[in-house]
Amino acid sequence: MENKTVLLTFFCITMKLLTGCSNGNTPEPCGPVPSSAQLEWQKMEYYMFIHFGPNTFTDREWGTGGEDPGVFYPTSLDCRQWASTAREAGMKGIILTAKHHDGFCLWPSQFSTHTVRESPWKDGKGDVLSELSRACREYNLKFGVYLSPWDRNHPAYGTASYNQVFGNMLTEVLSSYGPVFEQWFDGACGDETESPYDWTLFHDTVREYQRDAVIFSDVGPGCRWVGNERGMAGETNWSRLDTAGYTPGKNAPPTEVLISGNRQGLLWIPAEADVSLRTGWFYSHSTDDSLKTVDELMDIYLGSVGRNANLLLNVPADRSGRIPAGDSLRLMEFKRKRMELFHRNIAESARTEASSVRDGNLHRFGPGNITDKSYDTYWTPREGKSAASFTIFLNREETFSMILLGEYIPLGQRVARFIVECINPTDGLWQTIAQGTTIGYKRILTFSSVTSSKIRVSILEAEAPPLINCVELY
Ligand code: FUL
Repeated sequence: MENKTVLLTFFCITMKLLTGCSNGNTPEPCGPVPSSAQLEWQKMEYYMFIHFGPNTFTDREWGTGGEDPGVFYPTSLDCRQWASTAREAGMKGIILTAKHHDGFCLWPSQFSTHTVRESPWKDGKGDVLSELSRACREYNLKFGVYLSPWDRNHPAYGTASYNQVFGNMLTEVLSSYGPVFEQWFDGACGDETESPYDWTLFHDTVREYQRDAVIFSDVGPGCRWVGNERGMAGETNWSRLDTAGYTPGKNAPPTEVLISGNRQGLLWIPAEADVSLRTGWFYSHSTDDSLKTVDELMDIYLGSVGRNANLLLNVPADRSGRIPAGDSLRLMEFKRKRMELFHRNIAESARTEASSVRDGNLHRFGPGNITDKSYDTYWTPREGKSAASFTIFLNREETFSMILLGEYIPLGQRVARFIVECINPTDGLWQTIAQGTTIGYKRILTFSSVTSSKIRVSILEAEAPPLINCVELY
């Protein structure tokens, strides 16, 4: 097959039918691979963060833990409004700050005296986690929880016995509200004298009650912090990380590592990019004018989802217990913008040719199907060959300014450098329109708009023969 252009014109539907065939010629995995829970998590791409608690009512970002629980008094809490907003915005789940650094529990924990039970809200009979988990089920969203190990209220904090307290709190949260897709462990801690956290106990507790929950922290193990709160992954972003010798918090890997991962990292720990729609994580009237513009949100989307990371966008609820109208409107404008930009994939019915195709089952490994983000089909060159290219032939000349590429990550992340060219219709020569390093689950590159009918994607460097399962042009 090598040195000979292979032409395949099978349509996606044929590919799908044929991929049901078993064959013994599947490529070997390259390095660590995602668990099925991590794979499902990656496909979520975009979901909502909600910071809500006493800070909402005291205009603080970090509560002292000494607040009177009486301050927590949302006048018309409506978790269904949160869920319908997230759903309409195109988000796939919600993660709520069940316990922030001030220690206040949004559920009536038996292991604290600083909870919704001590507040006047619903006469102390309310439970925000119960309301939100129910709303998420109703709106077909996944439900996730943030719990800060740092606790500025709990009397046991700073002693070894706090670990069991925190473990008990985790048990309550993870065993009472149905499936949890992500357990978010915040790494921040402003206190110098702390007794070390028992991460083994915390992780075991998550695994015992929510086997499929992806555990977030600075170092995973399910997904990692991207190293900044701007929602931006690195242009190079490996879903692989080395964590030996590191722990969440002050002893986390340097932010330059978190933003890009490690090319040959031993563990599959993809990045999650968190950022707030407003200045600050909690609602404050003073930040009403600070909402990110649609263009800023688009840059964030391209810098996170477009760079192989998931986007966790914080939309804080206000003192009434609702997402403010302006914030919700901005999310809808942002969704409209994405729909406009990704409206028509002009490569959808295109024919593709590859410089090399893996021997054996050409139906499975042919390039004809790669304009379809399906996990069962992909193009890969001949075994042992990491540099290879494929060309997309459009039915006519089209104008476009964006390419979206995806790797078949169930067998690992491979591509380290690639280039995108197109034939310039005026001189008939190839011109470079974009280049990049990693691809991963999804990579979106934008460029000044060009008009052409022939586009070539060349993988120049990879850890193993690339497996590409998605190409889209807009
Ligand atoms: C940080 C916290 O200190 C902030 O308050 C916020 O929760 C952010 C998402 O994580 O570490």
